[in-house]
Amino acid sequence: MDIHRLILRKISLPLRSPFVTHQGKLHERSVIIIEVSDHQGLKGYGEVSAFSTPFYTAETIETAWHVLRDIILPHLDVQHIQEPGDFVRITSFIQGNQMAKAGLEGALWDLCAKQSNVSLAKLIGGTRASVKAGAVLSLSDSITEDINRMRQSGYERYKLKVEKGKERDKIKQIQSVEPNLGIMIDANGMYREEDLDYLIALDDLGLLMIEQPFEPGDFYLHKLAQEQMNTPICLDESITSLHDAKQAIELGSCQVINIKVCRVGGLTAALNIHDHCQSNGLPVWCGGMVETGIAKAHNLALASLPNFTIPGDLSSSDRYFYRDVLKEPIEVKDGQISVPAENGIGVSVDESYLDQITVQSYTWEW
Ligand code: OSB
Ligand code: MG
Repeated sequence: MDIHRLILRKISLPLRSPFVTHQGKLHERSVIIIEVSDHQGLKGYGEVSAFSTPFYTAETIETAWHVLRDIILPHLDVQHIQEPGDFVRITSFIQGNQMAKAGLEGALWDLCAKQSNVSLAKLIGGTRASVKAGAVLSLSDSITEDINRMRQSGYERYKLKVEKGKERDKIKQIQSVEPNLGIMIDANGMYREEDLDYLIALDDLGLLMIEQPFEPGDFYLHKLAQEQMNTPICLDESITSLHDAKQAIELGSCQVINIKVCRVGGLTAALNIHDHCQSNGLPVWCGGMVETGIAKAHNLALASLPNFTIPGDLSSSDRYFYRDVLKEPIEVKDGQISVPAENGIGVSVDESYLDQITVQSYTWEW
């Protein structure tokens, strides 16, 4: 691949309303945007979706910045990158740090697709022209007003962040008004071993699935719960690699996997997990990270693959932000989002707005 320059940008976007979970509150969204350009001036974009604090995974924006600037960039010999998969091999000496790696690999995938004159979706074998949208309601959202508003755009699936002990009331409240809505909950690992029977008793609610009930490393507890429940368990934080996915499936720890490119270390790993789940009869869906349109565009390409049969955390730009970093925001129409068909991630980045919201930048040239 022709690779000439790389720019890291820390940006910060205000949120329309705080994103609240049992783990804390997010008032603004800071991420790292990575731009890789070639000698022709083609530009590929990736996003490092780590948070400012390590509540979701161990990485933060600062750790990712350090790993990218001080470890990956000085080590990266671009002569040895013929395709994005080569980057995965070259950086395999670095343990963990999936989000830092995924952001840079994402920028390479976008650039690679642009250099090959195809959309990223097409390059990776996507088969859908549009994907089903899904809404996430944090603890600060009103389940009546917000669901009502989102129903106008046709969102099909509603994922609720919940507090222990209050799940049943919240779900019953929605079901009493909207009996046919597809509802699931995301526990972000809040249940403990002693909550096993309590969790199993939630089976009668008829949820689409329960996401990440127990802590990430515990494949055994998830297996114990799954074998006693009809409600599918979906793993999020637990799956950081293809190996994790293989173990979870072998043990029977889940029936569904949420794939996030950032959590598994990049698109190459995400594709491998997708394929492995498909061969083993497990459906997958695309997770979200309250991301900008750059990560959303990557997600849309991924979600266009055949085994993404369940609506993911795929929402419009205006779900969380007043203004996205794209010239044309991502929109949900009749419950669907179009998969961009232009080259690469297929969206135009609003570079002057990006400059305005950049709080720190770093440039590297080869
Ligand atoms: O667990 O899926 C999660 C947001 C931040 C951190 C973790 C998670 C989430 C979401 C997705 O639930 C929100 C979205 O992008 O719509
Ligand atoms: Mg989750």
